[in-house]
Amino acid sequence: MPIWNPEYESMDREALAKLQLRRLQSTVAWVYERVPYYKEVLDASGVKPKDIRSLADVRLLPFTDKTALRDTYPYGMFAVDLEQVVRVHSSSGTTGKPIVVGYTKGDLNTWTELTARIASAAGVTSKDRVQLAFLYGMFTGGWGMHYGIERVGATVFPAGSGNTERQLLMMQDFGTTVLVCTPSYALYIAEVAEKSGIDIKSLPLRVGLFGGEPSGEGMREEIEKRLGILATDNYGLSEVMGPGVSGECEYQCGLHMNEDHFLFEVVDPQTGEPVLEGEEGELIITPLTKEAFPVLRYRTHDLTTIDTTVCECGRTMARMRKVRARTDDMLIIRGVNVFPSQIEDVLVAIEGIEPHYLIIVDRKGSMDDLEVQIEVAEEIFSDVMADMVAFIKLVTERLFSVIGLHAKVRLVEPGTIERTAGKARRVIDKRQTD
Ligand code: DLL
Repeated sequence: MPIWNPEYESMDREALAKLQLRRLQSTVAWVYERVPYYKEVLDASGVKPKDIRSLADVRLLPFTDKTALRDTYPYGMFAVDLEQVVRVHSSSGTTGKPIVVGYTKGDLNTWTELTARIASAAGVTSKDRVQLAFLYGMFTGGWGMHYGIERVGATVFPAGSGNTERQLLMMQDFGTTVLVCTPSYALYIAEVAEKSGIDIKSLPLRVGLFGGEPSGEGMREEIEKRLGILATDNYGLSEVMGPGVSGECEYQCGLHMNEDHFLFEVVDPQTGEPVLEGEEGELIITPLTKEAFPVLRYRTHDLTTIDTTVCECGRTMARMRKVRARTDDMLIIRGVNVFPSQIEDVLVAIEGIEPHYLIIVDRKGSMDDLEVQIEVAEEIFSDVMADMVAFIKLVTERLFSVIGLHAKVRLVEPGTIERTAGKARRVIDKRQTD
């Protein structure tokens, strides 16, 4: 499949490192001169822009965390006057003030280029009809993908998220070939289609560009099977841009990172020290070409590994493993560390369980209580009590073998767990509201 920008996406890695260093030096100088927050923290740590002489010197720079962005809300981290900002997005998060991010005309041009790359990597061409079912609004998903896909020359249908019956109607009437949305919404679309007797597999739909939330290989298989498509995973975050940070090619073996525009590090989340290539750690991102909202060493809290070997597709841009967990979504239940993704992996591998689940953690007295609600196919709801009991026992045992905890497994009727057109909520931790 063609590479959108082979000059950069397949560039020699030594030349890439030189380009990254030049861009890093200008970015550090840019924020030092223009963002009082960075002048202050760099002065406090005794680092001047001229101290950045090699890429490894990035480690002289301080990390930036969400709190700094919240404390400077709304425009304190902008490096240009609002007059030069042509777009603002924000990310809501779950607590406190949202994060507000701005883009100059130049930033939007870069963003468009990068989302064009990930669309091409998934195989989108000017022949495609793309139904964009991300939320349009302050969320970066809708608008970010929109312009990149237009740049590729495909026909965009800016459906926005929600109104699933209408999505299906559009899909049939317009001959949609590519669907863009969160993986959980893709599954919901498949479910509504099945209920309404629409055979999506007989439609022209062939590719899905998904992202915005974690989803494992099991979920991918389920989506590919039910929609009859090739599904790629795409990663990004508002604080450094939005979608377009990295995305999979047709080989689906990690997400190609746009390293000419971002410097990626993987560090031990506890010590902040780099881990070896291939080891898991927290992804740290420094945008290298942002004008309006450049941040240094942004702590994503997303856990991944990086692979710099060349991919079969010919891109030399390193690949990050799918993000399955965040440093801050780890649940500590009765002293045991549990990631929701571990639970998902167990569930999707069991025949009869629908890919909709909810993890509820509560405290009963001094004991943590873990309940996993799962939707199961109608045939599992048997009249024979013993069959149900055996099924619950099987799920409980499989979960125990992976997470080392006894979970209360509750079977619920298909359709019971809330569906979303955006990012799915998989965990309710009632202990936090105590
Ligand atoms: O979700 C940007 C985006 C939109 C990416 C559409 C891809 C497609 P935020 O709302 O700021 O931005 O949320 C960013 O979502 O730090 C991850 O924890 C998570 N996330 C995003 N994409 C993925 C993914 C957008 N493909 C936060 N896999 C990030 C796992 C993801 N997690």
